[in-house]
Amino acid sequence: MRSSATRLRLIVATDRRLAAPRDVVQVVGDALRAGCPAVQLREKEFPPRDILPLAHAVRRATHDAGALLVVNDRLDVALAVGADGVHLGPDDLPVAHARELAPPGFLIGYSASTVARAQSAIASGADYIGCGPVFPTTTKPDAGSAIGVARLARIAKAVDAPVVAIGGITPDNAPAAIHAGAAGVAVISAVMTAADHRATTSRLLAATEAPIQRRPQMAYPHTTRAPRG
Ligand code: TZP
Ligand code: MG
Repeated sequence: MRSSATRLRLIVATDRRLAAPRDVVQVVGDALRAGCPAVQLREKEFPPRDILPLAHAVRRATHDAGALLVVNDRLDVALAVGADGVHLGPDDLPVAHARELAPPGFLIGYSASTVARAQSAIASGADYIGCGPVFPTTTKPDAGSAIGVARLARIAKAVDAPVVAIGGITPDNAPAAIHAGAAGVAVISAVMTAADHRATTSRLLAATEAPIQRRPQMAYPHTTRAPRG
């Protein structure tokens, strides 16, 4: 089985509103058929009770495709549907608490855009860092201004765990994020709003493959556990 670090090369995050009028589960299915190795369920506008049916559907789709499922913000939803992990930020359950509640092998991602916050999250038990916005984005209005690839590179170098670049990522700029040291990229609008979800996912995978293959193998102690099926 591929390690979780390898599967963090491309995370497609959901947004039902951006996907509309297409059904978000179908969009996820297209991304998975193109080889997307990881999906993040990210539905900010809906309470957990409303997210559960969608979470179950995305869990089935990712499971059948052998892809990871990580749930944004909500450890309870992640555990309820048997997801592989949760993605937390400063407003969510603290990483150390989540780690205490999580089963063995459960992935915990954390959003950080400074070296200090990224290192602290890893020390508290996070497995990987979501870092951004690397490029300008309108998807997360409170994300702040773009940090750029130079800051991404500093964080990736300083942290002994995979750093996944997020924010304004497209097939055209994804190689720059990987060159800066990111283990992978996470996208919302690039796939959710694509005219052809499958083709765009393939382009993102191709854009991250070559630069990753050209650099020495990364070994991360935190992310080599086999994810739960
Ligand atoms: N965190 C930092 S930027 C961002 C998040 C969740 C939004 C990314 O969305 P997009 O559409 O891929 O720019
Ligand atoms: Mg959050």
